[in-house]
Amino acid sequence: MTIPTRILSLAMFLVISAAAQATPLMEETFDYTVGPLAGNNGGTGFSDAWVSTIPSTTATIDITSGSIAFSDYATTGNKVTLDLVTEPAGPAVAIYSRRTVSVGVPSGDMWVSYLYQRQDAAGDNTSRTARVGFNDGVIHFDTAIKASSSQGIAVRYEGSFGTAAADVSVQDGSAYMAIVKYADLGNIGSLASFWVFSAAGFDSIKGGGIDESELDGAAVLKATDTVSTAEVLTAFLDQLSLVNVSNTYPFKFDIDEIRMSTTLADVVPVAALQPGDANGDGMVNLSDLQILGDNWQSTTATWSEADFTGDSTVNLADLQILGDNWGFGTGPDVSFDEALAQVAVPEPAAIGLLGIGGLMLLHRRRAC
Ligand SMILES: [Ca+2]
Ligand SMILES: [Ca+2]
Ligand SMILES: [Ca+2]
Repeated sequence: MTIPTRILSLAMFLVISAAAQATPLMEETFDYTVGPLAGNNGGTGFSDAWVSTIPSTTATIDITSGSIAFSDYATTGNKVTLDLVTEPAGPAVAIYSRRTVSVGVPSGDMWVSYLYQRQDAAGDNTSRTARVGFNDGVIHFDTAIKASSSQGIAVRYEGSFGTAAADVSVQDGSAYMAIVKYADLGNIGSLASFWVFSAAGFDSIKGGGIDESELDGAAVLKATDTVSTAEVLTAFLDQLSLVNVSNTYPFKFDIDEIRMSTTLADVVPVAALQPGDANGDGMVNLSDLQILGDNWQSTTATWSEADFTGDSTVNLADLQILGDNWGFGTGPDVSFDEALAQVAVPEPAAIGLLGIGGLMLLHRRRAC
């Protein structure tokens, strides 16, 4: 059997293509000095500075030190913390910050991403809601982490919030990534999808770039809503707003790395992984081969399950890529043929598929 160079070339092309990124239309990384958020005017896609509305003597909306840490997701500068410190029980209080978005409603789809992390002691989540959305006074594109009267998340695509997904609390103090797709803008009946990811879920799909088809399986929660009451008008994308609304206290959370654009790759930029590096640790070694062996001939695999070609299948083409990159990062701890002998891959049937010629060729390449 000869090396499937045609397949290998295609695989390399796909990996490189998936990692390609463009600049998002709107980006706010909170690369500001620690202190009040209001008055800061950086980022991309805005026409004025942040303005805060804080009808409380104790609440704060401040830039705080460091970005939200979320696996190895690339971050810049600091983050913003919305802190409803201590208030008497009573009607809900909202604190919020807004700034004008200077880019119009994109045609087609609009994608949004941001990082979220609750900071005060978790526990009771009653009536504590964090919201990130776009509005022109009335919010039309909106996301809520912990929707009213239930844990979880909800998304609003014009009109009111759709049904919340609520079987997992994302206010447990861990960092989460929110990804939203407002599909097919300008048409009644269009769908908004809102996914929230843990770092582990993100890690499971980030390799080689994230494909939309991978989102459902990796998210800890997903909520949806449809446009039902009005078309999406240009004026609806006017201001980016961050809201902390609660009638129980304290409630303190961080928001960071907000992006809006027309593609998923624009709003969730991920560094390309080395081909063959299934577990994303920067090395191609026995651990990756073990993962490949564990998932051999799977037809539903992601990058983290050793599908390096993006066809969801773990087969000879993926083994070839792993072999070609063997030892990347630290140099080979064992030779590739020793590794093949240690790991239960390929199974006897797979060795037959690989063929003695192919196996010898892989070994010879590694021996160089
Ligand atoms: Ca940041
Ligand atoms: Ca690895
Ligand atoms: Ca594959």
